[in-house]
Amino acid sequence: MTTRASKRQKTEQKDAYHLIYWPSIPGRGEHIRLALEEAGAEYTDTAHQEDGMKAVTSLSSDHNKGDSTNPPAFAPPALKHGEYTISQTPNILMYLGPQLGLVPDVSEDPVGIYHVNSLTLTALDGLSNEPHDTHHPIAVMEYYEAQKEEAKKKAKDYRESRLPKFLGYFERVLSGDASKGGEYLYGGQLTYADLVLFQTVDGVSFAFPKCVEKLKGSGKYEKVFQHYERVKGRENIKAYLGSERRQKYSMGIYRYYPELDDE
Ligand SMILES: N[C@@H](CCC(=O)N[C@@H](CS)C(=O)NCC(=O)O)C(=O)O
Repeated sequence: MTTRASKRQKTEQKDAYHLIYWPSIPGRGEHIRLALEEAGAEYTDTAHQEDGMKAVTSLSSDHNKGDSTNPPAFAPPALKHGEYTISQTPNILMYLGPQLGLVPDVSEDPVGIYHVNSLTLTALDGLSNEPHDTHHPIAVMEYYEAQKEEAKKKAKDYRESRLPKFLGYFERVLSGDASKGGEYLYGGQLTYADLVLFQTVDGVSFAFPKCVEKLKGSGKYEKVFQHYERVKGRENIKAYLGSERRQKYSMGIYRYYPELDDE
């Protein structure tokens, strides 16, 4: 057992984790689920609770001013843990990372968590936020159909320029010395950044299947696609992906509109 795994077992998780996120889409909540699932942590998830929607709407309600410990969250996902309510996806992951053994040990690598955070932020920038903007390039609160023409232009640029650039970046990360062997992004062991890269590559593959197939066939991003399969095949991740807890993509960040994909 690795040092990190043994430390993880010793970690006392006195309070349960509660994920607050919209029911019926994997969305940004999925990054939190994957971290909790990989670590085998117990958690509740509003996506699977009868009054789940209510918990989400009251979280981001105009009436929510937070409490004496926590400012209000702007939007889901949020994680409730004991007296804390933490929001913003990469921030939640940074909170969970040390508790779940998904970052390098701070005593051995004091800046490791910041590297893991940069890799996470980069994957979320280019493989989550930008894909979202392809179907909502003008107005987040308007229907896709009202911005379809702009969406086509945005998606073309994303497929031809931005997606290859971000995949190329992660190919370099996996080829670099700091990855310590190229199996995982940083330090030779799985971190939550690997789970985020997995989920975002999975999402763009759903949204742009023809384009991703072409990029895969180019052979330029071999390490990225091998990394995807490696994470997907991890015991707890595989079990989770095959379970009912894994929700299907629908009208969230990753949407399949054939007109936004390659011809
Ligand atoms: N930067 C935030 C973005 C949060 C966010 O946009 N949440 C979406 C769901 S994935 C939402 O419900 N947004 C409501 C809004 O922006 O008005 C994060 O990473 O958590």
